[in-house]
Amino acid sequence: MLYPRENESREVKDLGGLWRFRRDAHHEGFENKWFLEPLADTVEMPVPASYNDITTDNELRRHIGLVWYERDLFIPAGWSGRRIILRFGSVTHEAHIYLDGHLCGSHRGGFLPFEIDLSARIQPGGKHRLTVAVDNRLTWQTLPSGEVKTLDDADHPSGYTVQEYHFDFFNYAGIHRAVVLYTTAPAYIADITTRTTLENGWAHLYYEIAVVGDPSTIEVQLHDPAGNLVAHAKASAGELRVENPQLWGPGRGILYTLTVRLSSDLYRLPVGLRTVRVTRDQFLVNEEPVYFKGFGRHEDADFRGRGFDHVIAMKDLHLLNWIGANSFRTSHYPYAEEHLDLADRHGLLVIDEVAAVGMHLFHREKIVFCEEKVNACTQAHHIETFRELYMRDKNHPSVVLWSVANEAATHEAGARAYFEPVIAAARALDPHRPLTIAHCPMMDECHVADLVDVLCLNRYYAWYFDPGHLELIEGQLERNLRDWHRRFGKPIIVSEYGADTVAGLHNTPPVMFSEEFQVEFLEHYHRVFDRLDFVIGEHVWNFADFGTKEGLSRVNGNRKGVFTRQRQPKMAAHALRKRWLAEPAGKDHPHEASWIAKSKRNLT
Ligand code: BDP
Repeated sequence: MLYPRENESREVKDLGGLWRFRRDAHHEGFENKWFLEPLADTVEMPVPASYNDITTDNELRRHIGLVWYERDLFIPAGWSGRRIILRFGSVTHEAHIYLDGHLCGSHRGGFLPFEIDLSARIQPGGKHRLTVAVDNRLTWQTLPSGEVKTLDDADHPSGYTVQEYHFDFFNYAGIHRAVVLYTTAPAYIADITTRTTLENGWAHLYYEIAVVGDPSTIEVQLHDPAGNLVAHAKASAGELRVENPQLWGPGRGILYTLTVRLSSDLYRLPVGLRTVRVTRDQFLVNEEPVYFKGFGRHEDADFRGRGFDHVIAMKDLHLLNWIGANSFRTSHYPYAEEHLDLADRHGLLVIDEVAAVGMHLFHREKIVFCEEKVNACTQAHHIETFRELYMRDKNHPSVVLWSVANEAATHEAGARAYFEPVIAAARALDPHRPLTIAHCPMMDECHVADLVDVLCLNRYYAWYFDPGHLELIEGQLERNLRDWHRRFGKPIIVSEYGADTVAGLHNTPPVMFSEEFQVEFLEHYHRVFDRLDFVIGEHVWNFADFGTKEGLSRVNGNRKGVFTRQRQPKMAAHALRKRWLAEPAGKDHPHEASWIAKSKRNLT
């Protein structure tokens, strides 16, 4: 799915701002057809944003079920004869869209875009009413997974309902990303797929263009970063060859521009020329080994919740750069595409994750891969969600590894039958990018690890296991990583390791929750990573403190951030910066961090 980019043939109109909003407290909106008339009793609500933290109303913060958004749509008279598309960057988790009271589209899944062609339904020069019903409920058939439970017992009022979910981040909801109207010519470029191979100093850019219209009018041009035309063609599929290409890679956000013309339509796609490949012990970008330094993150900030904000995205990018990170994982759901654009332009490697999280009850007797819980319906939705993710992100050079789930209960026998088709479907769509599952810290048997290319392991020694016992980390971690590598013969990224840390809390000797503890905790992990050649990356959990559901183990959120939720550094941020920006050692510095050696010094 092509990102709506403005150019001389396509217009984009941003529908962000204050919309009218109403909570459906008694689940009556569908029955009483709220979409037929302008919504009554509304408040103003910013779009994009989560609705949860905007007001002072705790009922709204914890709301379970539907809310309604509404605004007027004015269609410029000059758009007559154009295709007019309404596009939502994401609505969390399910959306029903009405135009002037008529249902014109629905979408399941809270983290990927969807579009509705309004051309036949609207009047250029006219005014329309757009209504959006948003449902935040999570079940065993949604991604993420959850359960809506009614607690009908003596301790709760009749019908008392709670939303349970088996992950910690807060279930923010609303219209989270940009809503736009965009236009194209009636004959238009519908999709572009690209892939690069490298050979003897040449890059081969294979492309495929889907159009609605006469494909004989297609013209394709490739410009280098300086704007020089380096290759061109006149076919809907083919190969463009570039001699002495400037390659995209970690720290090198070098982008070419693929310009596609189809009669009066035009689209410019940024492309990075690069290859990726995985061996038993290495992750190769352009045939050179890389070492992943970075974080699991969240789309999360004060007040906005998960709503996309260029200010936060840009601040985070500067902090990633400051600390010397070269990569991140979109834990635990696809992030706004704007984050991937930034990663493309700044040479960051991205592990792109589907929102399959919460498929684990952390209890050996409580099975989740079964008919009543994660079942065939969930699987079909999982496959469809991966397809949507692939269609959105396939052309981003920054996306070097797909993650099809986080911490699913892969120790259960049923996990194999569930994941085999999901992974097969993912590979059928994209045979060229490696894929992974982020594996959980409990129960070390695994029925799916042989199906993936890279082992992403989340490990919490001295935190969830033997809390506080820093001295145990190295022995336990090294034994475990060696064991996984021996069993599966694949390179390992430790995709989560971290300790909750209250900024400003100091203690020596280091005790849990203090800044000193976080620093020492990370050091123990790093000593192990540096000894093991098959460890190809370290992603600290988490980049920043983030909002969670309320519970006994969280004091106003998860504090494992290396930065606070307001993006200020804890002591650990300075320690990581020192490690990640360390000068490669030469003769005079024999004690170089081994990640530098592993990455052949080409990461900074
Ligand atoms: C891991 C989860 C992550 C949590 C983290 C934690 O993958 O989402 O936030 O634990 O508890 O198991 O901090």
